[in-house]
Amino acid sequence: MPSSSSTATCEVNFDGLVGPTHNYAGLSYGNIASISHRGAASNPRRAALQGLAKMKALADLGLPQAVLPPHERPALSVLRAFGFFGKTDADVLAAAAKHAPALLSATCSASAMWVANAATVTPSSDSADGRVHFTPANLASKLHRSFETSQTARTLRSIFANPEHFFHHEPVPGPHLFGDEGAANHTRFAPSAAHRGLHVYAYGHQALAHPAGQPLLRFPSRQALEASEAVARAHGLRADQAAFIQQSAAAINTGVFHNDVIAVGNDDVLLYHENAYKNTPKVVAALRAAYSNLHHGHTLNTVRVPARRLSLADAVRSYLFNSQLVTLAPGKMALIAPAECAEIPSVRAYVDHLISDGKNPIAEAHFIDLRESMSNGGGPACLRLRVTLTAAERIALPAGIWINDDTYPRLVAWVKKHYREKLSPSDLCDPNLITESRNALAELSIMLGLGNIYPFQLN
Ligand code: SUG
Repeated sequence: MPSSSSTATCEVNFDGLVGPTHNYAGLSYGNIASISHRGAASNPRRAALQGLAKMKALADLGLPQAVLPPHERPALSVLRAFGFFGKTDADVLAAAAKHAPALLSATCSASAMWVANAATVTPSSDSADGRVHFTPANLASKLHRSFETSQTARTLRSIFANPEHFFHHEPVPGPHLFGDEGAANHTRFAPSAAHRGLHVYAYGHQALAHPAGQPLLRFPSRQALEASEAVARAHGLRADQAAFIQQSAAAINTGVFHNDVIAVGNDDVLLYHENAYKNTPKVVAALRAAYSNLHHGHTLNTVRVPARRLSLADAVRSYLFNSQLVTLAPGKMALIAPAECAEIPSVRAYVDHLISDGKNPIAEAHFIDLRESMSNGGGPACLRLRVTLTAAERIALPAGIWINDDTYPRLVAWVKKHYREKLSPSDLCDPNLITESRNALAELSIMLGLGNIYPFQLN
């Protein structure tokens, strides 16, 4: 597998660095971990270190690994937009804490760490104009997440700045019914990173369908078909390169709020739960046909996980499908799984079966402790945005964003300097958090070589 400096086209994982206000506010109805940890005390320092350790583990496997910075939280500009004025930022925070505590907690969420929801990305091999295309996700279905879009757009434009290589779209417009949750509902299949890809978009509902045609759901669907279609269209995909598949109501109702909670793909492999989609057998047959049509002589290696081996509820509890599937060498893949998968005996047994089964290229499993993020419903795959890049495109990026033996210890030291070890939802009204976060982010943006990407002045 190529490293960040090699000449081959490869997938780069950009991981979201956990922000200093990581907390458990129970903001995501339909995400069982988020709701069940509501009000618990978090450890932002541990969360950020766990995330960094995952990045380093992947870099040590020889995979190109980069980082995306956190957003400013509390989001003072949002509180001001909601009518909280004051002489100082601390006044704004105090007024929001007094009159709108729920809004305050939404503006304090460090949810931007889950960058699988930051954007949808199309590599230059697949787009109509030969550039890498980015559409920041509108995240319209959750208030706290919708505040991420503008900063995400600024950050991506700053990192992927060269217009010769990169093109940035506006987010898909519309109210929450037109929700777009980015790469978490998008998978690209190809014989290797350099080949043209088949782009598969999973959606929960059709925003413009008659209400009588909507799936009956206990939990909200977050991705609209129309939003996925808009992204594919804007990125210039050919009709034979895009497929749209619908999540099953049973999966959404069990807590599958994104496709990456119930399926994972990499190169020519799709690992999926048999109840993931509305009529899964038909969906998988269609994907296999579309793949062979695009790549004559090649087949998509589809690995079905039956409900009798793993129930939907255990899939959600273990987050097995939120593993990252990465290519270590041609024909050799590794599963980067949450530590919980090793602790639940039935899931561990299934992973052992998967890696010993000669029918798929998954040869290794690495179990990673991401408990702080997992308690908010964010596993390994949620924390990363995949961007397939040529060598020339990688060279066009700021040097400071890569995780390596030099940057990793500096980032660890930065976290230890700035992050608290305990944060409860009641601490979110502490005005010291504003300065602590800003000081941390100001130092970070200099370290990463990004200049001022934030809405506040760097000192
Ligand atoms: O959007 N959790 C996130 C988790 C996102 C996981 N991402 C992917 N599956 N790709 C969400 O539900 C919880 C925040 C809180 O409750 O404090 C939260 O936003």
